[in-house]
Amino acid sequence: MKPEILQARPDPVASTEPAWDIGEFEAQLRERGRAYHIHHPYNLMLNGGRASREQVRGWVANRYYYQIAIPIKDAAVLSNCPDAAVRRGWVQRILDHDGFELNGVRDAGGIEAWLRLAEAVGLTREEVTDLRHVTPGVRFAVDAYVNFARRAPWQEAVCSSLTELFAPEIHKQRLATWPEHYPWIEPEGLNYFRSRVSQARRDVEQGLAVTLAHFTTRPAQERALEVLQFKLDILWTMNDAIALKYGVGAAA
Ligand code: AHQ
Repeated sequence: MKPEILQARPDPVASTEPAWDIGEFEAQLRERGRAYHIHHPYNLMLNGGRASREQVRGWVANRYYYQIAIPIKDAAVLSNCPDAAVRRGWVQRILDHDGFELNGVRDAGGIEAWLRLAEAVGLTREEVTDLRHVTPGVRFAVDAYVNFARRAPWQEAVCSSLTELFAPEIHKQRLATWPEHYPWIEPEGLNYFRSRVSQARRDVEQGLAVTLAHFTTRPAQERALEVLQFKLDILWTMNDAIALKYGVGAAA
């Protein structure tokens, strides 16, 4: 692993290897799913129904900082991307989160849906929006993601969003388990997860197409895997920081 994610230095060994074909490259990306935060003890506790109200609330309040960073990150990708066709697809992500009012169609957006999730778990909007519960580790991990998107080549920032290859599963798992485990959470609070199943799938269609088309040599493909691992580490570290503050029950 290189010391600093922004200093891409091709691995001399990889440069002697032939590039993977598209199918193998995609399989390599998907194989990194074993490091996805669905496997983190905090998510196992949450989706296993073993979280206390405080542990659920702490997770919702801390993940809010990640949610509000996503449109900023996506705007950074847009600002670095000279390809109008890519921007036309990517801009949808900002609308998904910030909401929109276009030609009489209004959507409050995912960040508003996250605040409704916060209220549904018993948090006030104010204590979430003023970020009082956000731990330093979550703040630093999220800020590292935004700063990476600002400074890395835009194709690398696109590649870093491919943790969403694994996102539909975690959203579906919450929808399948939380109502039974946490009947005290108002059901409409879970609407955010419902919206993300299809939005993540659409995001991945574009993100994967750009990634498979751009990283075409073996060193570049190894770099793409390194970038994906960097983002997987960001999601994992957020859960580490939340677990440190709120505790994490032993896996059943
Ligand atoms: O709610 C999530 C979201 O809007 C996004 C955007 C995307 C990106 O651009 O990196 N990743 C992402 C993710 C969201 N939710 C996470 C979760 O576990 O609820 C998963 C996360 C991701 O897989 O990157």
